[in-house]
Amino acid sequence: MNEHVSILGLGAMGRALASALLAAGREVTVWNRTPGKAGGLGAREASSVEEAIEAGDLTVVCLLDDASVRETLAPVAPKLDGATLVNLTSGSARQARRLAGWLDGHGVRLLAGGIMAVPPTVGTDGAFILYSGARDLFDRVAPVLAPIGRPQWVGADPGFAALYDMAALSGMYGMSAGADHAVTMVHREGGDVEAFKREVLGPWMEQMLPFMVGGADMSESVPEEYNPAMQATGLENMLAASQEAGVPEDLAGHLRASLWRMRRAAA
Ligand code: FVH
Repeated sequence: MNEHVSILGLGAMGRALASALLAAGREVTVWNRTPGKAGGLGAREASSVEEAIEAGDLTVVCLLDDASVRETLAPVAPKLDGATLVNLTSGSARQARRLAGWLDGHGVRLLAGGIMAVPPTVGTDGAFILYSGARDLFDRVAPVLAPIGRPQWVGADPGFAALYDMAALSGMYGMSAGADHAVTMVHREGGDVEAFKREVLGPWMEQMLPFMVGGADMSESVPEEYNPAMQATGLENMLAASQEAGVPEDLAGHLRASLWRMRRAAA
């Protein structure tokens, strides 16, 4: 599979994608808004977006967000007739549908994507990439991009890859919020956080994971073995213990506050 892949965006993820493709023998051209970030990769660095897109049989876009994708593509869009783009930038389903419609108006075929990996796991067995858009386009692109992660088509609607990506993130942040909240409770009450994580929280979450995923459904029906009265009381108990430890009971709010604290500290 000798297709030439161009990549727009050399953040942590763009660099990981480029490395995995290069390791698999693909020819890779890269472009980044701030030049000079291709050092050590072994890819050819293009000096403009247009030059990068022209160099590739297909172009992977992996930028910060939808606004940065629009900002990057808008000046060159009228010259992109016939190009194939794969957008692996995170965003919402609506943003993905609008982007596909806008690019279609310029004669560009877009496959929308969502990366189910973090930079160190790109190209490993567990990594997979969600794609949505025309099936024939997926069939063409999938073998070329397989080295970054197992390709998984989730439908013709260009919004679906983003929808599933964001919904999966909701599951991840939910677990992350719970874990962060749990550790804060133990810390506030003077417990041994490391031992708690190793001996209690990790094994407990692993044991519960299949039930959390399998039990998540939209119906109001109650499985036979499930005792909603006990579960409702159990949740109230946990919230009361959280208040007792002085930890806000809004799990997502607690995680949000700690992420923003970290972001300010890192700035
Ligand atoms: N890293 C991760 O763990 C996650 C895993 C799942 C998927 N996400 C999404 O991947 C997109 C890129 O993420 P990233 O980790 O590469 O992000 P950064 O390292 O922050 O790099 C951002 C790149 O975007 C460029 N950029 C930002 N704003 C603009 C703009 N207005 N115009 C053009 N380019 C822009 C930035 O360029 P520069 O700052 O170096 O000039 C970086 O190349 C993202 O959607 C994640 O949600 C990653």
